[in-house]
Amino acid sequence: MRRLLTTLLLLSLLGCTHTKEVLYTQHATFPEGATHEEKIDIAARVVPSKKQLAWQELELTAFIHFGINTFTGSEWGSGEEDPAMFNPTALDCEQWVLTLKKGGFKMVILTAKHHDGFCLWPTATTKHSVVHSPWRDGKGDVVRELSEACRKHNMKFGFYLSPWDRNAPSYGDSPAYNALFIAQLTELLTNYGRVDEIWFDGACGEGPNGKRQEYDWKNIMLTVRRYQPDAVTAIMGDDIRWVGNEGGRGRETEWSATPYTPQSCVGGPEANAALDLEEMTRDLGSRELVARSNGIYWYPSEVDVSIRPGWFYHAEEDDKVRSLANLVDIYYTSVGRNSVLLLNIPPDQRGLIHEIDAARIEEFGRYIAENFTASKLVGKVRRWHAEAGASREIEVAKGEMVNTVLLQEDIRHGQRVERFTVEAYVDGAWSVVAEGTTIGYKRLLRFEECAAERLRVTINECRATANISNVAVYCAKEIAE
Ligand code: FUL
Repeated sequence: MRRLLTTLLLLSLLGCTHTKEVLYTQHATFPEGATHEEKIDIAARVVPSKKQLAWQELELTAFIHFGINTFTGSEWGSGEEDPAMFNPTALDCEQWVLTLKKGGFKMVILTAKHHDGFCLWPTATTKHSVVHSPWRDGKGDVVRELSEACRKHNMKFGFYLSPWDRNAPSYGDSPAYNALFIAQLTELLTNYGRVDEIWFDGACGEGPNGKRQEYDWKNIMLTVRRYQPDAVTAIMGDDIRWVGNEGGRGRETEWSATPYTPQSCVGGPEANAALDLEEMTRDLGSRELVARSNGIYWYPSEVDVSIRPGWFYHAEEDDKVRSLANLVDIYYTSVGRNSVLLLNIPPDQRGLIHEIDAARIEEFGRYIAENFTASKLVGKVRRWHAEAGASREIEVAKGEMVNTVLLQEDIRHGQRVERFTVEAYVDGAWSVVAEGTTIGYKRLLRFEECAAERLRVTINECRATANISNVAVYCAKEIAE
């Protein structure tokens, strides 16, 4: 009997120490009267949904801006273009997908409709589409060709559908245009198999009647969830946040757990105005901001940037394709700053990714694979539950030079690190080589190349116990311009 009681007591004690942590998927509202500490504790326990996590792990995604602008030289078409102008001579979506695969990209997002309203698929909703172009005798469908090429080559597929439409006569007549927009969305969501990301741009203008269009976000989101529940929605969508610039830069302090409310949520614009928050706001997650707010969203950032000055292809920009060094810098400031990179590579008038861009993308893919795959640490840090102030020392393989450190948090348990330091032991002395604030899914920091024998990582400050899932160190090659 005594033995049984002792066993029961032991089991209950063990049970206490293993109580499951309370986590909040994608959103948590603070209870009335929550203290600052309670708010921070909840903020540390907001976690991504399954599809947000899968999206974050893609790291590299590609944008394809292609449409009537490709043939007019414009960036924002007026909507008055003649569909007959759309006539790619050698369109080949497999060439796009195979090129992007060489670059390491895991998803392609196509501008199915840009602001000019021209539809790249044979929609029943308007005459302003590929049906009235000479391309493939009006029987072509770019969305079909790309989605099939993606399926064939194991690439994820998404589309950009511009809410702003400068061609639709009903634009500005809110209910009528919303019905048209939802009909277009439904066609794209139901006729092309699995869709992984849907990109709703934030641009909004006046219609021909001089009225500003009010989008029906509630029904737009319901439509997506009804037909493609596993797709993430970006920008005006509520799964993925625009980083706030088009220059390839995530914040040095980039919180995925943020008081910023997606604009399409009911009350979102008002909640953000009350906190004085916009997508461009520098601080989207500090303790001070969390203390002033009413709740937290898991709303991670996506860095969209073009490989050329424009979003669409213009032959006169052929000599302005970003250099490898510049693309690698962008990799550090996007993927390396807790964001997903969405790099735009616009096909030309043939309907092909231009040779210059294709060569650059391949070089980029090779550089990333060669420089950020094999860590020079002896052993691995897989699970480190770090309290504030905790340090770990890790040995570097003998004789190796190093210049880049990688840190990752297991975001399935939330984003928690607020400050960290990395030191290197060289010639008998420790010195700080990198320090920062947030880590999140992934953080990469460069430092001056050195022959470190060991590294010491310290988690100086965190919200609840930090869950470090990876530490690695590399020697990224210098790139000759
Ligand atoms: C912007 C658009 O206005 C640009 O043309 C481009 O599509 C970019 C990705 O989003 O808001």
